Amino acid sequence: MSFSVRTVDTSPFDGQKPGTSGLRKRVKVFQQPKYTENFIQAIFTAMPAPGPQNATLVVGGDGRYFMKDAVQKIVRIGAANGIKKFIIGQDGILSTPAASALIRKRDADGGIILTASHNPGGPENDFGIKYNTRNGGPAPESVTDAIYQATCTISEYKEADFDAHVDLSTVGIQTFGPVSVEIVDSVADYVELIKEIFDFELIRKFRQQTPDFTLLFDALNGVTGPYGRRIFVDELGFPETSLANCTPLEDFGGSHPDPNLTYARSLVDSVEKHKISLGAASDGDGDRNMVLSHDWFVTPSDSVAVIAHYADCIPYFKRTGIRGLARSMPTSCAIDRVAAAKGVEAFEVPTGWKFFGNLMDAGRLSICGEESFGTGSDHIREKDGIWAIVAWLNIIAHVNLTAPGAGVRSIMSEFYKVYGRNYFTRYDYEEVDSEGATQMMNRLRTLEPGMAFGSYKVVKLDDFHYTDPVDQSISQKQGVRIIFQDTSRIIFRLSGTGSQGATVRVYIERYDEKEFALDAQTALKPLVDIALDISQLEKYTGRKEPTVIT
Ligand code: VG1
Ligand code: CO
Repeated sequence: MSFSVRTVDTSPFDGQKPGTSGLRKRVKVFQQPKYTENFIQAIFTAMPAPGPQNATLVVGGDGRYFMKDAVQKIVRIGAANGIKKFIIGQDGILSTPAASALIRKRDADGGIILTASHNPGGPENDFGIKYNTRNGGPAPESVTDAIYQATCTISEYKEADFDAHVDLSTVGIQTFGPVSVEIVDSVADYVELIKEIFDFELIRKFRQQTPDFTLLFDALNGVTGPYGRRIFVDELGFPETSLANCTPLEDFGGSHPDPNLTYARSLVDSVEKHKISLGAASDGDGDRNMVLSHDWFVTPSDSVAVIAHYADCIPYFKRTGIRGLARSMPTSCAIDRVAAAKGVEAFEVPTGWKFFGNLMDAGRLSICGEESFGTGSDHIREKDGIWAIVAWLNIIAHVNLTAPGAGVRSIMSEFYKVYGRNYFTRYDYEEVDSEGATQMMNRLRTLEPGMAFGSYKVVKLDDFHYTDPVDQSISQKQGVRIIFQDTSRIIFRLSGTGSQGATVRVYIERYDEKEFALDAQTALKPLVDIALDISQLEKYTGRKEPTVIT
């Protein structure tokens, strides 16, 4: 087969700056001639030492529209830049956690994950490209900054010419000149890993002995459908009726593949209607999760704290012990209480999973989470939706050994009895005018502590910055924190994952030692009012109501 490398002239595009998690733009933007090529070349240009020469790269994505085109481009540009081996999920499919697992298992030098996560897909919606380093985690800021710099100065990219397309549909090895492309089963390695982590035997027994326990898993037409089927039905023996929307679709069936109370409404309704014991969903690329029952919604901040509390019943943590716990800054402080009880370190990092990686690599972090429906551990370097759902099954099965009949709700109320409850809510104002949002944030930064609102007194007000305890790298301006005398918090951030305008996120938290049964919106209403007042949000954004409340 003929194989040659050519150089193509190009010039920079504005705005190819990776956000919280990769570069996310409308598909139409990526489809512009040379736009995607430029960004891919920039990844290879900026790839950490020793660079792409002779490297092995994992490639895959969430199945959204334009993904297969992007895979072909990555192989051609990567091959021309010296990549020796590509490991690609069948049909291009790899969930984000499965890609992270594969990078680690196969000792690859990194990976490119094609996803815009929970953003809608299809020709009119979003696409995304994310680079992960050899630890399997999202590239740190030093690398994403270097990628961005490369996009600003690019004048040419390299592309390999060979006369065939990569056949993504057939598992096996294909060679193109000096380059080998291995297509792998998208699910097998990941399922094997999950089986090593959790007590499948215990869950199976629990399911057999508790026929009235029901599971409903909704993949929201995202990438986790095949993973969910293999684990919940084939391995654990739940019936087919436990699966919903488990066929990955290029446009996610026109819906928003985001597991929260707004966008996963049909799951929430089914769980209530059919009195489901455990309802669960994950997002487009499979790194997020939502867990609920017909009588309780578990906030992600509570979920990670509960998993940490019960970690000893999970075989993986029995083997490794709990080294430390962590959360992103806006996530509620529930997990800090578990860390204190267990006598392990607790870390508070900026929003975005990339900040957990160094701590894990240094052996200081076992379990962590974000309020944005992200939960995970050091088994890989991405958050992991299926992992969190199986963790809940493992915990429920374990609790039932001594408390038969215990469900999500009783597990939560027992947890609150031990630790108290951190009430939490987030208000999102999506696609607002960028200028207004920036002005609002700038004004918030100028405010001083000391203000009082009824009984609430502001004792601390800052713009969160973080010094990585492992490599001492500094991240500035990670969100304005307003902290009150009773430890309540209001936090303002602008999203770094949107593809249009700005998204304002307002995070609200209040701790209660005694009263656990309030509805979160009722419990937090006074603080919500203060947040709107303090920020003058309506004046700056023109919005009276949030787009999404979680
Ligand atoms: C959001 C979440 C953040 C998460 C990120 C990526 O970022 O708030 O916690 O890590 O999405 O998740 P932002 O900047 O929009 O607030 V995913 O599932 O998109 O990879
Ligand atoms: Co995601």
